[in-house]
Amino acid sequence: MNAPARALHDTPRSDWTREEIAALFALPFPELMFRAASVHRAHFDPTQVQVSQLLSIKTGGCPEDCGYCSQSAKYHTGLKASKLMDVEKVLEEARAAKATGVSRFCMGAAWRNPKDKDLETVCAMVEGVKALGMETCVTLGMLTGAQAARLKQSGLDYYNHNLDTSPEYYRHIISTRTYDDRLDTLAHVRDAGINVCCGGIVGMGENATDRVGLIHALATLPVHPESVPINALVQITGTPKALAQPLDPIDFVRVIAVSRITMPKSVVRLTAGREEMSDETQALCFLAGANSIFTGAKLLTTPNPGADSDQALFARLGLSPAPTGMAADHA
Ligand code: SAM
Ligand code: DTB
Ligand code: SF4
Repeated sequence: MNAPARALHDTPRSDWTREEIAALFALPFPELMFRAASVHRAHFDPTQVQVSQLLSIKTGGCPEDCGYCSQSAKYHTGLKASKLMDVEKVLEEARAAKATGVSRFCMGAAWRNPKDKDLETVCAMVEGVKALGMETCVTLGMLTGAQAARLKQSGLDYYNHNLDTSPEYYRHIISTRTYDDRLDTLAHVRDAGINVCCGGIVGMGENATDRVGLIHALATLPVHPESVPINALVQITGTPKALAQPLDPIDFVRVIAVSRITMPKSVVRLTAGREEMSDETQALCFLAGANSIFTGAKLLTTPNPGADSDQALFARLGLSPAPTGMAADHA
């Protein structure tokens, strides 16, 4: 049995080669979609999509130089920076999200890494959101092992930390930290027993080999991330990546499909970029195995389809929001 066919049947593999992944990208589109949809059905109900909502709990003024980001202090993006929010204000937003059927609340901070004092405030947010009966996710930059353990103690379910692109292309996107820094934090999160949310961005001027390299880096982690966010670049005026060649939607769908095949039990999230995407492209992403989205009128700093428009999309496609805990039990 060749490698892609084998993936349909068993446990996730962490020994994918770049050649195997490149071969998946090179498949004729109908063949790729069929394989991805088959893997999806073997592990998930294809009519259910997990729904998360994001909140930027500390916006802008970030010392890192990620070439795509509205929040880096290195670029003139016109974004107003703000301090870490109060816990009660965050809980108000979480309650409102819960009322629209959101099962996971994700809080993002524009930090290189959190200070221990700020981490205590974030832990109070996690405890408060969990008490509402929602899953929690935070993304705070690099963590030490002790910080990851502290977050686990607060009851955190997921930590988001993206590899963003291939190891080779990384230095063209970010100079203030290395790929190994990212891998170290991911290991701390994994060791602390927190579910890992890790993916990347497509459309930053990377080539086909870089897309292979990103998926290879994710799919050869010792344990696959429970959640794999695939972002289409949201172009931010003032950042170096603002003028990247526009992304072909079919190429984006291929990245979703290859993620699904190589990480069969992971929840693949159709993440940033939905505001500019047609319903038809999003439908192809769901057929390719995407089974999670962010809803709500804003991602961190950029617009996103709101709950009403997502409810209309789900009704149009016959999809329903997945209950909490869809991915938490995967090994
Ligand atoms: N500062 C933390 C960090 O970088 O890990 C957390 C917040 S950061 C904004 C979270 C992720 O959002 C990034 O790793 C990147 O993958 C994604 N992201 C940021 N800006 C984006 C953009 N303009 N388009 C698409 N994805 C973006
Ligand atoms: C992820 O992979 N994408 C989300 C979440 N994890 C934190 C963030 C997307 C940000 C898009 C640009 C913005 O709104 O600033
Ligand atoms: Fe800072 Fe995160 Fe934006 Fe990079 S992606 S500039 S680390 S907020």
